[in-house]
Amino acid sequence: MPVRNRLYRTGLSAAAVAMLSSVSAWAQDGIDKLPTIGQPVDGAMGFQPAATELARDIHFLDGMMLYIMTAIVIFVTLLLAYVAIRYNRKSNPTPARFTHNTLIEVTWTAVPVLILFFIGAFSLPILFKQQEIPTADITIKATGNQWFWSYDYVDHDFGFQSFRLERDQLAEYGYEDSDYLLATDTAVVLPVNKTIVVEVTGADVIHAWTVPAFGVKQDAVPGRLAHLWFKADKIGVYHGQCSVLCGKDHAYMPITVKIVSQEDYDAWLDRAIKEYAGTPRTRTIASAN
Ligand SMILES: [Cu+2]
Repeated sequence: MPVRNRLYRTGLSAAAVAMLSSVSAWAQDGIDKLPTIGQPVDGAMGFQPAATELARDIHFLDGMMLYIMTAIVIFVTLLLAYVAIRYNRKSNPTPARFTHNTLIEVTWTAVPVLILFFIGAFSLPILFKQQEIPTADITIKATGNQWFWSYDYVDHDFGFQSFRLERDQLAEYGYEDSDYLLATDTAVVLPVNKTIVVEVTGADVIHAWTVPAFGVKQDAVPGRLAHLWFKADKIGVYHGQCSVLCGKDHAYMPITVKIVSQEDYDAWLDRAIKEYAGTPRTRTIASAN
């Protein structure tokens, strides 16, 4: 139900309605009822669920590395234990006097090299996939400021700022209590299954734009325009946080991204273009859907 009607029914003053009417225009659409997917969970271990191929790649790499590291730790621990027990002074009163063993030295050099090559064979292609920016369906720009993020939809020449919501504002914007310190007043809205390129920069000091569920993290350096890309395949609300210590309110400049259906995105975009006086969608962009 529109906020406006609800307020009249509960008998609130017209002034309050007028104050909230700009919110109500945004609160009515379907993008406020999205499930929250990318969010930290109390007491949980592991990653946020992956919503992009990049994030799935990272999770795979992390799992593979964990197996390799576990094997190495167990092997080295057993070796140490064996040496400590078998070759201590009591069990081995007359130690051997040799100082070199060519075979063992070649082995302990070659085996780690092989392990590193094996890891590199998996990690480098994943790194290149992250760093080679594909052709964008939609390009936006994220700018880190002390202490909030601002966004520009460069294809349509409009932008807005995105501030953390106070606890008592969450419900009004369609968020749960658990979204406190994660939810922002305006969100980045983007369509599902589209290649999104984000230009990342900083306005004052170095920040970092990070959304764990997308597997992206990029430093926002003043005077530089870095790029990241992702293609989210699940509709929902995702949260991230600034990830470079940038001053006293570094912990209070969250990132909220809403991944919505193409129709919801088109509707949002038309409203946003009006609200922020952007350049209307051209035929070409509209027909690219
Ligand atoms: Cu920061």
